[in-house]
Amino acid sequence: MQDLVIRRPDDWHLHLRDGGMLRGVIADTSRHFARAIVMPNLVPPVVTIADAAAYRERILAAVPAGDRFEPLMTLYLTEGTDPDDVEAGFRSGLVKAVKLYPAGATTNSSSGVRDIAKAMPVLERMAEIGLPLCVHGEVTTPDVDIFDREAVFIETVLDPLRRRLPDLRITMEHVTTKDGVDYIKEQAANLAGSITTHHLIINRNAILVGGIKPHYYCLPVAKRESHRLALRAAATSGDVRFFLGTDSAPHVDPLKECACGCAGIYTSINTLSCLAHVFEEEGALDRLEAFASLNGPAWYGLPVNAETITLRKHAEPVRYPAKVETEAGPVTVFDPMFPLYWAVVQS
Ligand code: OTD
Ligand code: ZN
Ligand code: ZN
Repeated sequence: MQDLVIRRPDDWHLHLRDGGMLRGVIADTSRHFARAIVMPNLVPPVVTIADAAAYRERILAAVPAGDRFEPLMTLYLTEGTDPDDVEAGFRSGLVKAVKLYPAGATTNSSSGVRDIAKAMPVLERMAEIGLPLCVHGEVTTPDVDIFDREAVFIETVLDPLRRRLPDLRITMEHVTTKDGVDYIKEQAANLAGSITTHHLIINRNAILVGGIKPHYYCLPVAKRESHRLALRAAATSGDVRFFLGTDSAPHVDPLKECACGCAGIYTSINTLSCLAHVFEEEGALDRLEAFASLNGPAWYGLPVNAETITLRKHAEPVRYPAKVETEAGPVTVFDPMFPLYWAVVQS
């Protein structure tokens, strides 16, 4: 038996949904995580500070009694977003980031930004006041191959935006390529990247070999092995610019197991077990705390959590349910395809 004590972690990119799904999944996060940056891609999206305040209340009402959990709210950037509303949300402490979805890039992104020039007044204001922009970094141009969309986004959208607004703090979320890792490492300031648990574990074979496996399908789609290895190197390096954002994105099984299945992988329940496994494999257990608990707060200008959690390596594999049952329906849990021995024992 081996114990690892780390500061209580945070999840810097999480989908909690709403209603019965929210009530069904929130405990899997609040059990282990102190805070999470909550994605605003509801239907309809969380666009105004009034939307964010109301959503925050619904999340808090769903947190099980006894858990302390702080949702960190984000606004969904549209071409009509009002810079004054964004600034008021930031000043009040409610809004921790604004989220840029290129229209059509991922689930519920149809109200996202088509022409970034139209969002410039908001982005300029954010650069001025120091409010971070979280970015889904993929172009949606139909003629760009889905596996190249992140690299093309960096070249055609992200880099020009950074040149135009060098003071804008940008989180490149769910980085999935070596191109993304290298780009972040090259930059001197104002850019960081979150990395999901599943992109450290699967490559695109998981989705396509031996039949189509919808529960490994997410966006940005998992890439080839060389990219996964670059992500592992970045996450386990201790580099302060990389931190955990699980992108845990629950969908009920019927919406994934069908002819046009939704993108999203549900990992909240076993993320820390999976991460401890990955960090141990990389000989970097001593850097898990930086990735999961220290680098994110440093980037978002928040204190690290005072409490700790203990991860224990058990002699026998730890079992997780194959599905989480919610009022909305069953949600399949991410299967890392190897036995898990690490688990949180006290939180
Ligand atoms: N990716 N699914 C979802 C969002 C993310 O791009 C993302 O952040 C979702 O279901 O909301 C997914 O695969
Ligand atoms: Zn995204
Ligand atoms: Zn996401």
